[in-house]
Amino acid sequence: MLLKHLRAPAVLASLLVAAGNALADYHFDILDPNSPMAQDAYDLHFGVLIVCVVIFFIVFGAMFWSILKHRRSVGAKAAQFHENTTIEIIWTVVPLVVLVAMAWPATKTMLAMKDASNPDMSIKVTAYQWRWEYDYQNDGVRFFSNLSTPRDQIDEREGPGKAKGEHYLLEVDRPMVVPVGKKVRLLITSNDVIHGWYVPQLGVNQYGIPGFVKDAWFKAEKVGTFRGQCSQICGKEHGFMPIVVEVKSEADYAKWAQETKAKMPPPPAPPAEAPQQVAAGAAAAPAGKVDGKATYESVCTVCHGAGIAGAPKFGDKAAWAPRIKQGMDTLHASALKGKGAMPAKGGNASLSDEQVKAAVDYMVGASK
Ligand code: HEC
Ligand SMILES: [Cu+2]
Repeated sequence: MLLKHLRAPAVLASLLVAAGNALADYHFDILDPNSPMAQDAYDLHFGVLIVCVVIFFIVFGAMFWSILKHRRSVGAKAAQFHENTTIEIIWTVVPLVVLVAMAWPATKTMLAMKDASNPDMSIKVTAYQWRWEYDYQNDGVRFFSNLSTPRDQIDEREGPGKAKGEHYLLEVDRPMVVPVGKKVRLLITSNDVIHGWYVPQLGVNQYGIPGFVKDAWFKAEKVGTFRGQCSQICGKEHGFMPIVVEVKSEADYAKWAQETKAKMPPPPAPPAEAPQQVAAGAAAAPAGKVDGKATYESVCTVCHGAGIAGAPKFGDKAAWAPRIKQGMDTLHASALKGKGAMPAKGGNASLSDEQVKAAVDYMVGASK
């Protein structure tokens, strides 16, 4: 008999233990901060939350206690009074003090977030529909960063949820690489619409606005990989322009910067010599122009070399055939003014029209 009575609690207890084990590695939290600003945001979040919870219990506690204590069935009589100056002062001053106590540290953090002065290095971040470009102001490194999740996973060809990578939609071909413990200033802008560079663990969420350069900064405290996304609804592939920041030790960063710089294509030929060279015969002899090749290799190959995001791949005859049918004038115009995901002049406004046209001729010549 006794056993029978004990059974239910025993089952309950063992269930609780099992649930406890299952929850042991279930960490209920916001992402681990990895920069002073992210740490401040984290502390503010929980600080303010605690204040709210305490107020909640005080207000609701007082309310329920009053309702219970002064109910009619125990013979309570309502006090009849209007205006009590003491209480009015108290309920004005106390919330005021609480609000100021919360606003003070929040304002301090906001001001610190906006103070990108005296950085150790600067990176210009340009947003495009739908990719990011990182231009290292101090190390002469510049590249595009594109989503690298395979199309099959995005389209769920194997059925929903199947065979997705661990970092589904949060992986890129070339991450931003930065050294640990250095103040990195970001100069954020956009080439088309408003985007947002958002990496929660670094405490940065900043608009990229065409025509404006906004700054933000972070100082990564730990080595590792940190992920984020564009935070503004910026078009149909808004969800397909993730951000990955790889934080390396200072030595590893220096090595990376050196290697990457060595692989950088040469800068575009100076415009002064370009026009004559091209005018001499770009239209007549499309393939093999020296100038077109150099421009292609320095600017256009980032997208066209690998056929990224719908760009017709260099040398891919099938991809180019329907485009070539439009005629060279149309292709020149598309390259100069942009078309779909293709930015005007390949996103490099410093190219002369002749250089761009020569690059088109070079690409078309090699892809016929
Ligand atoms: C940011 C990536 C990117 C860069 C850089 C880029 N392109 Fe493109 N390009 C594209 C995409 C995407 C398309 C396909 C656009 C479409 O059809 O909607 C394209 C299409 C084209 C076309 C075909 C246009 C048509 O009318 O069919 C030409 C020509 C071209 N690009 C030339 C160039 C040249 C020259 C450069 C270098 C100066 C360059 N591109 C740089 C992405 C790029
Ligand atoms: Cu965006």
